[in-house]
Amino acid sequence: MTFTQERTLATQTRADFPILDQEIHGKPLIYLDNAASSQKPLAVLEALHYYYTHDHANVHRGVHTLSSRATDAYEGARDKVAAFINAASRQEIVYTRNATEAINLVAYAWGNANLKSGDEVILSVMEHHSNLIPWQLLAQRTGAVLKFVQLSETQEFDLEHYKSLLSAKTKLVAIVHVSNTLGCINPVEEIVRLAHQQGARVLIDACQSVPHMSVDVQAIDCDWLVASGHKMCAPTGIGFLYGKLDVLRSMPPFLGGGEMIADVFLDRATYADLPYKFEAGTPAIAEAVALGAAVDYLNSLGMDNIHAYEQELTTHLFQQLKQIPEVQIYGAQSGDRAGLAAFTTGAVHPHDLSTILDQAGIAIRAGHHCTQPLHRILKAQSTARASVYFYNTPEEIDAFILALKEAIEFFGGIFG
Ligand code: 7TS
Repeated sequence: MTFTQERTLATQTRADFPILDQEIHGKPLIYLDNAASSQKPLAVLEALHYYYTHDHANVHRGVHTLSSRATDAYEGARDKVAAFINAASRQEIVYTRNATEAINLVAYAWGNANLKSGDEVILSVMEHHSNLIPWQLLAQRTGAVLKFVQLSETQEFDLEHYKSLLSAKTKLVAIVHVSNTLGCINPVEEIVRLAHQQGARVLIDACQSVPHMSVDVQAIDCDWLVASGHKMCAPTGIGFLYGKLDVLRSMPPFLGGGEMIADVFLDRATYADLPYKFEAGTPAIAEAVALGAAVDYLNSLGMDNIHAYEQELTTHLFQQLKQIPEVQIYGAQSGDRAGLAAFTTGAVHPHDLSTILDQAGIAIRAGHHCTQPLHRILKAQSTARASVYFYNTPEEIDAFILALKEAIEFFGGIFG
């Protein structure tokens, strides 16, 4: 396969990722576990370093120079995140530790106040545990009922089944934008439109889309959207909740403490305006600043370029994977999909495969990828998963395929 860009994004960006320039077990590292967490470019590492060597103090509290510099950097990053997903207002971006915390925030603050026994919440069977357990807990607290959209024949989101589940009882729909196991890109605009017709609110789990493609919350028209910084070149410990202004305004606070208040009395308090109402305590300041640097970095590459290049890499990956007879791939294998492949090989257990590939310097994930119910439906206890980002090269895919074939041959030789 020839790559349309003479200089691929990988060639352009590789030197920005020093971690990739190392050997593992004497072999050049090939990092194909990007769906779990991405690596960080120098621009992000330098932003962290610069912040701590020049600007650090607590935010929103002091009038001294460092505090106002830290506040400017922290709030500047919020502007960048808001623009990145085309939020209508910076007040719609609440920093959280990660996507998981953002979902829990909505489940507690909105869910406790708005759901009652018999109300229905629609999820899909492909949800990450982060977009399942908070709703199970909410259902236990309120008596709300969880309904699940099944997979279509092509192992994608079954829109017809979704339509059949929607009713006046539906109060919330919480769906993943891009599945971390199947790789499908779900029709979120249609999902939201149909839910709103029933007066239901919609949360989109955009963990696997925001890092890889351009995402526009106003076009999607979702009520909330969540993402984690660590999958989009930013550090761990920072993520965000997007929420429509009126929806966030209507929600009571989640965590109480400093930062989130307006006036405090011994027996009561009034709360700060958005987004601070949901940011209790000293936040992850440096991480937020570095998230802003990550957004700048991704913008400098262009989200459409990233998506286009990953599509090419993925086509290349699937073309070769499909030629290995022992390999069973899960999820749709063509069309517009994410740059990841979950698969099993008859002969080699995914964990053994991951261990063998590690000996060849290749990092892939093995397990249920926090989608255990989905794995049950797929009748696979666990799968191996290779996932790419823009810094991966076609040659790395080739090396992975070669090592995979060798592992299958080796185990076939022993057990075959
Ligand atoms: N939603 C999706 C779709 C995800 O892929 C993940 C993490 C999460 C939510 C949770 O993100 P967190 O940052 O709050 O933990 N997915 C994976 C994965 O596929 N392998 O490791 C983590």
